[in-house]
Amino acid sequence: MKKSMIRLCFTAGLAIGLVFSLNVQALTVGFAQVGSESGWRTSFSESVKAEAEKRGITLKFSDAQQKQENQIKAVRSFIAQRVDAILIAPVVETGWQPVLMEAKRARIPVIILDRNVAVTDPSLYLTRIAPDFEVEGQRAATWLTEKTGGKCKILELQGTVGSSAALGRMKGFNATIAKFPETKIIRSQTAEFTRAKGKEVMETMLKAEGGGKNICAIWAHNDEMALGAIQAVKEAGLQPGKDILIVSVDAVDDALKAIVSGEINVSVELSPHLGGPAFDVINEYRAGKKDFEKWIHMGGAVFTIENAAAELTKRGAK
Ligand code: GZL
Repeated sequence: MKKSMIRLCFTAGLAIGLVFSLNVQALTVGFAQVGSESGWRTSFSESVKAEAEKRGITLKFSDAQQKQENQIKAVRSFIAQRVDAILIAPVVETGWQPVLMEAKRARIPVIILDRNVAVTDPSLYLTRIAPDFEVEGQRAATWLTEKTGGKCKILELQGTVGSSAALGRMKGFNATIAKFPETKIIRSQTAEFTRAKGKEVMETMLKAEGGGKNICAIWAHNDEMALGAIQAVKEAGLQPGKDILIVSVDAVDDALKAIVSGEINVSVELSPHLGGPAFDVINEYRAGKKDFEKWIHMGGAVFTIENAAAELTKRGAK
C-alpha cells in the first residue's frame, strides 16, 4: 500500500477518534431531581453535579420541591431542549408513562435513579440505578429483632407516601418482624422523609402513648426523620438509643455522629453516588449498547456503634 494511502487512513482514523471522544464528552444531560428534603438527597445531587463537572458534561438540574408535576414539567423542558439524555429520580412510582413515552418518541434515552417508576413498558427507560429498599427494611428489622429477642413495640415514621423507598422499606421490615409475634408496629404515619415532620409526628405519637415509656423502638424510613424523632424523645424526658431504640436508613454523616453519641442504634447505608454509573450507561448507550440490565443495584453497609466512627473518619467527616 502506498505511503500516501497509509497516511490518509491514519489521518482518517485520528479524525474519527477525535469526533467520537468529543461526542462522548460534549454531552448535555437533564436531571429531574426530587428536591432537597434530606441530607441523603443533597449528597446525591452534589455527587451527580460533581461527576458531571469531572466528565465535562453539561448538566441541566431541576429541583422539583418534592412535587411530581414539577418533575414532569422539567422532563418536558429537557425534551424541548433536545438534551442527549435524561436522568429522573422519581418522587413517587405512578404517573410517569405519558412523559416517558414523549421522551421515547423524541429518541432521548432516560435513566431512572433511586426510587422506581411503575410503567407497563420497560423499554421506556434504559435502566434503573438504585438500592434494594426491601433489603434495607429487612436489614433494619433483623438488627432490631436480634437486639430485642423478638419482643418490641414499635413506632414507625414512614417516608413519602407512594414512593418506592417507603413502600419497599415497609414491605421488607414487616416481612421480617412477621416471624416474631411479640414484635409489633403499634403506630405508623408518614413524616415525608423530613426532620421537621419527623419531630412533629413523633411528639404526637409519644403523647398518644402516654409519654412513650412503653415504647421499645422507633423505626424511621430515613435518618432525617430519625434525627427529628430523637428531639421529640428527649423532650419527652427519655434517652434516645437507650430508653427507646432508634433504627433508620441512609447512614448520612449526621446519623453516624448520632450513632457514635449513642442516640441512634443502627442506620442502613445507601450510596448517594449514582451519577458515575448513570453517566457510564449513557456513554455505553451512545457507543452502541442497547441491552442494559433493567436494575443496576447499589448497596451499602449497616452502621452501628461498632463501625460508625471508622466510617466518619474514612469519609473525612469526623
Ligand atoms: C431512598 C431515597 C430516600 C432517602 C431519603 O433511596 O429515595 O429519599 O432514604 C430521601 O433520605 O428523602
